Amino acid sequence: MVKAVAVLSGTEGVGGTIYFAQEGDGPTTVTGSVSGLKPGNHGFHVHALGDTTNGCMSTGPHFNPNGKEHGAPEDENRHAGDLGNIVVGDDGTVNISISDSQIPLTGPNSIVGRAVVVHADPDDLGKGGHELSKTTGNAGGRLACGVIGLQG
Ligand SMILES: [Cu+2]
Ligand SMILES: [Zn+2]
Repeated sequence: MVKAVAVLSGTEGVGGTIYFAQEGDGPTTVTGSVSGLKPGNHGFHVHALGDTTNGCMSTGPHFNPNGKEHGAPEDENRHAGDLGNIVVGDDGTVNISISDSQIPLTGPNSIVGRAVVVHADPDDLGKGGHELSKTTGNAGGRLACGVIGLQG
């Protein structure tokens, strides 16, 4: 079992901790919680870079090792980093439970050392017809992010 963790920070009042675990070549499970968000859908992605020198802006684009377009997690044509939306309740908190096969913790496409990002707006999953739909899902600003690091 390989485990990793990311501590989210960014916009004041928004925070959380995201845990990743992968058994062998199986899917990676993503768990944890984020608080301080407005209720509703917020885009949730793995971005390519673990660089937070300029806050979440320097984490680069969505992690996309296969040169695909932005999409939904269940789409064949999606960025590896496309984890869809997290759904925040009326208390501003979301508990995350995702299983995904395109975000391994080992090997050439490992997400370790990259960043997980929570956005201000819903991810349209590539289907919104906006000029940004096929690259970012038009998910708006980057509210909080954290570098994914291996966990003992
Ligand atoms: Cu993003
Ligand atoms: Zn994407």
